[in-house]
Amino acid sequence: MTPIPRRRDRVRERRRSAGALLLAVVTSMGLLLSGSPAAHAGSNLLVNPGFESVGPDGMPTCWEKSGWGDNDFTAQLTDKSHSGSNAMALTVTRITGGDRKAMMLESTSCAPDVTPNHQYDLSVWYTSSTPNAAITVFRHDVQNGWQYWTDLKTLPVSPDYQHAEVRTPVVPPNTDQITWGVSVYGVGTVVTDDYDMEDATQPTPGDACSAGAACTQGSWQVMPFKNPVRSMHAVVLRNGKVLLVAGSGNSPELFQAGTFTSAVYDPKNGSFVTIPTPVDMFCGGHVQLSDGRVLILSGTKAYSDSSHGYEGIKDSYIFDPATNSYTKTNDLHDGHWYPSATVLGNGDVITFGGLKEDSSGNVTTERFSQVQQQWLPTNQVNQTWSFWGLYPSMILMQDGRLFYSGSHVFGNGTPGTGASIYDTNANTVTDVPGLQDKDHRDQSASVLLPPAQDQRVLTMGGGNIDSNPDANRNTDIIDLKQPNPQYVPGPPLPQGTVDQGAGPVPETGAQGKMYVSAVLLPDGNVLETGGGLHNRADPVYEASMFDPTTNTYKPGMATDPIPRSYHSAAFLLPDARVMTVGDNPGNGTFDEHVSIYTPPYLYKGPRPQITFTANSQWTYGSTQRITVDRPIVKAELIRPAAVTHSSDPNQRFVDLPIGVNGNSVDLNVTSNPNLAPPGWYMLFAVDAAGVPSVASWVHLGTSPANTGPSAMVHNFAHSPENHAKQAGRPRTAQPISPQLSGCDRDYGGADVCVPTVFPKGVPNTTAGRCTWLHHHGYARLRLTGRKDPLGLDPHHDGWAC
Ligand SMILES: [Cu+2]
Repeated sequence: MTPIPRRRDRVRERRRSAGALLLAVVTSMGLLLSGSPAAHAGSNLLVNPGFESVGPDGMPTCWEKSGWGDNDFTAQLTDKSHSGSNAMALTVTRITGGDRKAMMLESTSCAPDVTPNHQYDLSVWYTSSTPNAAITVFRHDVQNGWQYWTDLKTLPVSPDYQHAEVRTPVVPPNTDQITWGVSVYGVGTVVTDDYDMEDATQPTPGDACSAGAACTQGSWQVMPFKNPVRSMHAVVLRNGKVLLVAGSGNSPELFQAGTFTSAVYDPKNGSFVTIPTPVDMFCGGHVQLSDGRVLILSGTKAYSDSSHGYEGIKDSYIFDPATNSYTKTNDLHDGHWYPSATVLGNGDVITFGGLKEDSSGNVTTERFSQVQQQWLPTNQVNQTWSFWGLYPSMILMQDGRLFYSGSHVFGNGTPGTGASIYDTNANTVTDVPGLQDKDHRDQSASVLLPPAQDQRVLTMGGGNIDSNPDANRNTDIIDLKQPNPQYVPGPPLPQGTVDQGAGPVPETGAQGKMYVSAVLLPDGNVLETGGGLHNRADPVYEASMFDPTTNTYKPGMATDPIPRSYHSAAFLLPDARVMTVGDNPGNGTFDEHVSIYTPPYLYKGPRPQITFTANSQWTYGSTQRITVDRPIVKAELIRPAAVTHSSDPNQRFVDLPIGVNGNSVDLNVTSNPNLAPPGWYMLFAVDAAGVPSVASWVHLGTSPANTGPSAMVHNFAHSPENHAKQAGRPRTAQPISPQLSGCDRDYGGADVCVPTVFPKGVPNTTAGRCTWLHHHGYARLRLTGRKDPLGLDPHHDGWAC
């Protein structure tokens, strides 16, 4: 590193004042050591906050130059100070990547001590000629050492000294120190001075709950009305209502009749409006576009029978919540029955996998252009020609790449490790290691954990409809901030009771669940609920709360009284409760009950209220002011759900670091659209007890041209150990078994699923299998042809059992 240039005549002066200041620092450190390290509200916890103390090397005591990436810069003391003699001037003259910053030294004596669960107000005086500057924080983990924590606030351009203040999130467990500074990631000069850090911890309100078990477990309510449609798809709309899409709803009769349905549910009054539905959207994909309309893609062209598999349509529609109507877009290149749909940072939607019109596997990536409002010709979209499977869970990373978590629907995982990073620009796929038992993650659930800034994904449970083992308790967690990210095992899913046809009994051994739902809650926990033990059979009654700060499940949450396995959905409502719908066991029935979960946080006393939102049109990197009626400790944007088959790859919780001035709170919006793709979000404010407000709806859009900051992107996950695979050879399709759904189509209609492999413990005899079918509510089934592969018709009368 080059030493900081300085004028000789000013050195003596600086050394004099440095001596005085060092004395003051030692005194304040003595105070800190003698008292509790926790709360010194009103006192600055920083050493040498104004650069007045300078070491013999010319660097201010307890500060260092840091940063990364390809850029040219200078960092030097300047006399253009806010107070005292010195300030720090950081100038970036050329940059193609990375950032530069003046940082507090990561040493025991220089880095300020912090206490887990506390929050700190950080502030700095600055001038800046670039919009690309942000406050970045690092934390010292007592086990794992120094690491990046988060970015808190973008600093607007200012030729004159400005005061920027922001409160940290709650300090995570195992953290004893932090350091922070201003990252400069664009060309320009940022001068900083008079840093300040004060403990701003809110007292935790006393627990006012008198609701008994609900205080810790929450409670479920089965609603007095029914879901009017056999919905497999649930999309929370920007007006707070819920679009439930059935199409033919896995009913061959409705399919034959051309009766396709969807409904809009209004949680405010419990009403449903049924919507004319133009095509069979059953088992299509869906995602909210950046204007809040819903893009729906593919659906069912034909049900499977003993001669062919399921077929997907090419049709695509947009649902408009303002008119409750569907409008056709241009067609997809081919069908995608069970596609993924992930919204990108520019508002485009990218789609992988599913089945084509001829029932073969679709190997074509499709992209819906936000600008053109249409699906692009496939030659304008990078192609890997690989088959990503059905409902592959593709999660957008902070640098625009996609993380394929390994969660999928039907059968084994993808070849290789079963999880990977797809670089959409370089068009390379790199496997990531560590996913446990990748061929038993069929209908597992994956979520980007709160907050999105942490770039960690949790994958839990799963089974396999082909081999039909007991669904498992595996949990895998990956930190995509690591240079070489890999899944590591998390704690096993808690066990509940399972009903295998003879009433609920406790799960044992390695029994877990597939069809599990994961819902991000506004307090930062993840509710996991519902699920089943086998292919379209044996619901598991279990719910727990995963805490991303401790990586633990809190077991024993109240359980949904209604079975929620295949074709069920759970999602967050804007009032911070959770709604669940659907269940479609192998006997062909569909559960019409609607359940609502009230989490423990709503029993803890009054909720904070967002009484005023200055603006509902937000730009990236901006600061947004709201008013609340009581103190809050955090605020966040949660993307409304668009969920089917345990899969909602767009679900995310984006932290909004706060700045507090009484009841007026400034919310700092990320500058990175990959962390929060454009669209409508639910804004929640949360108090110290974890009690959330009702959501306000805000729209996050792009910043006006050339005035806002560019995205601050980190070089996370840039050294994967595995080899990056180039695209394969162009091809048209992947052959797929017609029995891909794990159902033997020689028996009954397409709504009924006689498992091709019965669960372990079912005797391999006609009587054993027929007893199982009887216990699971199957009616007598007509043989659809001459074949009787499971031996269910020993009398050859054309009827099973
Ligand atoms: Cu399905």
